[in-house]
Amino acid sequence: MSDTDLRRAAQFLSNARHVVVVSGAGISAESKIPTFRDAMTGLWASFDPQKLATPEAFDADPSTVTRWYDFRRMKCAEALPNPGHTALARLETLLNPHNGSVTILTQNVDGLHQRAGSRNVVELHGSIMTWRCTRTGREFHDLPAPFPDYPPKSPDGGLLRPAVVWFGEMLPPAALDAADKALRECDLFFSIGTSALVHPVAGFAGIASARNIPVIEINRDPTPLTPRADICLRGPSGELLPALLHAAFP
Ligand code: BV8
Repeated sequence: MSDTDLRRAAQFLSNARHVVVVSGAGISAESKIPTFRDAMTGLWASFDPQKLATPEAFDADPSTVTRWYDFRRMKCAEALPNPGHTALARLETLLNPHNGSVTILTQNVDGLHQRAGSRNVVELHGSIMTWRCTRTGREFHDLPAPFPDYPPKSPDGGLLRPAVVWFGEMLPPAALDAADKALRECDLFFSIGTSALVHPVAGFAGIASARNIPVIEINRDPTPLTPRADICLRGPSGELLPALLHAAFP
């Protein structure tokens, strides 16, 4: 990544009023939460997350799936927002007084954007902190950590599953509506810490580009979005986002 790229991105950001950010697991990597596709370690080394994050896996082996999600829930609860999350929360405070906005469309389920202070966060793939009864659909938030046994039993008589969107499941309609509105109104689009592989979120950058909105990718590695982005800042978002805000709002 060149200084020129950072300066160009800062120029776009200083002129923007309605920013959309699509974030993925990479923005939480510096908070010590393993990304979705980084190699699984320890107890989970032999498992494929893409296979575990499905209704079929839960139906076949609810104990293993809920144990994995509870392990991740505990890691998320222990994690702290990093300077990348904090920079996005600060961007919101910089734009709001000028009738601007920052909408974070996150694929993450860890709640770290909200804990960093961002107020306009759309959880496209749900939250690992919320669990849902398989019999009644009622959602529960204040749950024992960790669960005493697996699969956890619901007070309503079913099992408890994480209130996340698994592969093959529809995204929450309200979240999709909020994303659609933000994508129609934005004048700058960021893709941060995501492999840009999972749909429909992977298609959001194309919606912005189709409106001739500048697309900026901030990611450690190249992705399928890289060749189509207007600017690519390659590296850790926990370092690049503070540097970008410093350059845009000296
Ligand atoms: C649906 C659950 C309708 C929660 C997840 C169109 C085309 C092709 C396929 C499809 C399509 N439409 C639908 C599909 C099927 C499927 C899909 O997209 N499959 C792909 C894989 C081919 N999509 C769905 O099923 C979606 N549902 O469309 O409903 C429907 C219904 C029925 C039938 C058809 C359609 C549901 C998708 C949601 C799945 N659930 N998670 C959980 O367990 O967490 S998705 C999973 O991947 C993650 O949770 C995350 O949300 C998502 C993306 O992962 P990333 O966040 O990008 O993480 P990843 O590890 O991949 O990448 C991290 C990146 O960060 C890396 O690039 C790395 O370089 C970078 N990085 C690392 N460290 C840093 C960093 N960057 C910066 N700084 C750092 N420090």
